[in-house]
Amino acid sequence: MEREVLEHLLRYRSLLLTTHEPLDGDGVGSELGLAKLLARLGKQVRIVNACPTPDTFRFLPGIETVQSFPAGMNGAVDAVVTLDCGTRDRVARVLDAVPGKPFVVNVDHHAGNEPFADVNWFDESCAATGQMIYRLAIASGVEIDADMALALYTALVSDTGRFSYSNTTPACHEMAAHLLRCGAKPSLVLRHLYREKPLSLVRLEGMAAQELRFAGDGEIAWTHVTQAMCRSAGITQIDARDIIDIPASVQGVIVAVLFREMETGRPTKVSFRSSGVIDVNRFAARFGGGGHARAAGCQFQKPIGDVEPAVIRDLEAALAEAKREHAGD
Ligand SMILES: [Mn+2]
Repeated sequence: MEREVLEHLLRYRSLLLTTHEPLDGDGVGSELGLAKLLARLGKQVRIVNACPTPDTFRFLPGIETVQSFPAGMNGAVDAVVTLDCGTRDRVARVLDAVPGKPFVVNVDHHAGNEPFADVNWFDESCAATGQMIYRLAIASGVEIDADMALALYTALVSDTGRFSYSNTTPACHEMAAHLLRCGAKPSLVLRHLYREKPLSLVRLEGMAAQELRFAGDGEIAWTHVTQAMCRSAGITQIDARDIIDIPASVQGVIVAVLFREMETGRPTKVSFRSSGVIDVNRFAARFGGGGHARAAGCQFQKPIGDVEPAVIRDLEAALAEAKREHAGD
C-alpha cells in the first residue's frame, strides 16, 4: 500500500499536511517527517494545524514551519494529507477551510478508521502513524537524514509510550534502530517529551493525584482536570492528557479514566486507558468516541460534574461484563 500512496503523492506539486488537535508527538512527528520526505521529492509542502504548537515540540527541526489555522490557508493546494486522524471531524476545521478542491489522502493507524478521503491508508498493525511515514520513506528510496529520523523517532516514542505499550513490536524496535543509525538522538526526544516539564504542570499533577477516586473494588480509577485547577496551577493552555498516567499507575487498576473540563462552552473530554481486560475503544464508541483497545477517548457537550458519575456507572457495568466474558473464555 505504501507504494500506491507514494504514487498518489507524486502526482501532485503542492501539498498541505495536517493532523488532529491537540497536537501530539505522533501527529507532529509524522507531519515533519513526511514534509521532509516530500520536499526531497521536489514538492511544495505546507503544514497547517487547527491549534498552536505546544512548546514541548520546539526542539524538532523544522517546527517553525508549522502554521496554525487560519494562517497557512491562502493559496490553493493540489492535495491534503491528513495524518493520525481516525475520523473526519478530527480535522474538519482545516479540511473545510482549504481553498479549492484538493485531493485528500488519509494516513492513519487507529482502529475503525472512517474512510473520509479519496485515498485511505489504514494500518492498525502500526504502533504510530510515524511508522507508516517511515515505510513511505523506505519505499521512496529517499535517504533518511538526521532531522527526518528525529521527527519519526518522536512519533514512535510518543505512541508506544517509550516502547512500553502492548503495541510495541519487533518492527518498532527495528525502525528505532534504523533511525538511530540515521542520526536520531533518543536522549533529546526523551528529555523534551518526558524529563522536563513546566512547574505549572507538576503542580497540576499534584492536584490531580489528590483528586483520585476509585470504583469497582479499586479496579477503576479516575481523576479530573478542571478549569479551576488549571487556573490555580497557573496553566493557561495545556494538553493535560498525560495526567491519565496517575490513575493508570495505581496497583490493581484495570481501567483508568481522566475527565477534562475544556474552556467554557467547550465539551468535556474523557480519556480511557485499559490494561486489556476491557476494550475501551468499544466502550468509547458508545459515546461516539474511539481510539485503540487499550487507549481511547470521547467527549460530551455536558458539564464535567454530570459526565463523571454517568460514565463511571456505565464503566462499572461494562467492566463487570468484560470480566464475565474473560472468565468464560
Ligand atoms: Mn497516533
